[in-house]
Amino acid sequence: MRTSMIERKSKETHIKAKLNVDGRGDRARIKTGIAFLDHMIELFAFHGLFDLELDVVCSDTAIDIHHTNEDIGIVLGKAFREALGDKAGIRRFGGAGAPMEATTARVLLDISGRGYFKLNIEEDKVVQLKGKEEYSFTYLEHFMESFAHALGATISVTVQNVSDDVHTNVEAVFKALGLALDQATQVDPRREGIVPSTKGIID
Ligand SMILES: [Mn+2]
Repeated sequence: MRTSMIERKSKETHIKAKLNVDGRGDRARIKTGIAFLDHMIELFAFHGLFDLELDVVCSDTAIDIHHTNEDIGIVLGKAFREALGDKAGIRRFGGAGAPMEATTARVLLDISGRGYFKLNIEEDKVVQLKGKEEYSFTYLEHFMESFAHALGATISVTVQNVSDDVHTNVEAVFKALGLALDQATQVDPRREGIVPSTKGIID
């Protein structure tokens, strides 16, 4: 069973996660306290066919969502890292795109053991979500950086035809991330028991 349970407690946040990589995607229970992020992570789990429970027990959102957003990325990355164990048999690489209206997001991902994140956007079109919670490309970058490092993955995200609505951009990214991570975590029967690296380990 490729499952994990993570609990992380700091002076800023207390977060619990329960994950089944081989789920069906429609059993997500996401309670981050940031409604926008709940929506994004639910989409990610649904399209990645992951069963995910995520509970932010407490956090310092009275300041802003900075720490909570980052720490959710850390906990989610740890949950996948632990569930995948020695990574024997997995495809390791994943690549997927998702369109939303005119906007397209592409995610290329390698569960290499090395955390690295790159966001490619047209720099002149940095937009900010103004609503009940604020979200932005900067927050997306913080989240993805934390996730990539905690998982030990190289993740490259490209957004084209950037929408003025940050919701549209970020939603396309989270859908593509779910699709790409589903691919990368799938077991290839031809590779049974083999760690997908010429080094023999992915740590
Ligand atoms: Mn939406």
